[in-house]
Amino acid sequence: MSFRPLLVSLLALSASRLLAADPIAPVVDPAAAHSDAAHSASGLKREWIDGVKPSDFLKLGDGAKTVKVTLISAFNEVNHGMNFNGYSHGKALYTIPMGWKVEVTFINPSPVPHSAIIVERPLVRRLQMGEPAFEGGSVANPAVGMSLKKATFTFTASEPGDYAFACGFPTHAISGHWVAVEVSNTAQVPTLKLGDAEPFPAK
Ligand SMILES: [Cu+2]
Repeated sequence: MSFRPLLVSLLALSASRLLAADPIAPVVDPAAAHSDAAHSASGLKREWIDGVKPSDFLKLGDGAKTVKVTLISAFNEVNHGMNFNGYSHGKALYTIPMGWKVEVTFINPSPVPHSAIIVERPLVRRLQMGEPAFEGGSVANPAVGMSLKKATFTFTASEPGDYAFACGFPTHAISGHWVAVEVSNTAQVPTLKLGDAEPFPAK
């Protein structure tokens, strides 16, 4: 598939939406959006990142079969900031036992808009993410994104399969702004694998 004609038609579409005063965010070229001064370290809320440890990304929740996930976009410069916790393109993997409740805290310390939504993994190749795979599984208005904000959402991982925590801002997921999620009917405890490291369990 040729990508450029699709992008051009989408840009035309977003221009017509703007003319119609449609509130849907315009599609932008992520490379351009991430090369401007807005993404420089100056605008970043460093205090939301400093001191965060890998074990903060996955913790047992207070209730039974409940896990807390923290997703920090623009955690570092990896993939022009289009990462969660420093990982892009599915290079981190959350494994969630089926039936567990997942309490997600999404943090975007950057002035560049991002969001978080759980989707079936093949959807990360699309320009827009649509609806979450599980009821409640996204921040509000994931296609609009938010900057310099924190948000929470909760869903139950009710179906086994391959999913992703993706950024719902148009074109970000296809640019690699996603990490992998597996909902497993054999895992006993949630785990997180970061890059090539051994997975560690929620505590
Ligand atoms: Cu993003």
